[in-house]
Amino acid sequence: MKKILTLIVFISPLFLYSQQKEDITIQEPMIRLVPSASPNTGGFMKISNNTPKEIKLIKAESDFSQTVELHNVVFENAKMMMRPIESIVIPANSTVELRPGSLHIMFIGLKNPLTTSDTKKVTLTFDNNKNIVVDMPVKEISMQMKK
Ligand SMILES: [Cu+2]
Repeated sequence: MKKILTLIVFISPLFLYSQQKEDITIQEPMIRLVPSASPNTGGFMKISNNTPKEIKLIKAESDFSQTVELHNVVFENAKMMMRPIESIVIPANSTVELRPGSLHIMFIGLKNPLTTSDTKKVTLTFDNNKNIVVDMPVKEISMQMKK
């Protein structure tokens, strides 16, 4: 028992230190539950850049849809339209929220119907050559576009 305690005391400061040093952290990842007839869905999360330099999200990949794109929503001809974008910029020491009616990850061509017991692995690639694999649970998300 004494050995175990010593080990814990030794490891925990290192663990905390490494947690704080993460360049990019992801919070509240989720994929919108859609009716089984719907071929596409959106994914949302908060992405924090904990570095003093701008970082760009340049790619998202998954194997549960045919294609994955980064999207924004623009107001055009009095309509809300989704548009593919090259990247999502996360400014230095900032958090960007991907949310309904705004920036999001678009999963196009779902291979199987989604259920709320699913969690999908999504790989994010950033322009600093970092890859992060995010476990994204499928959730019911209201269509309401909050500001
Ligand atoms: Cu979209």
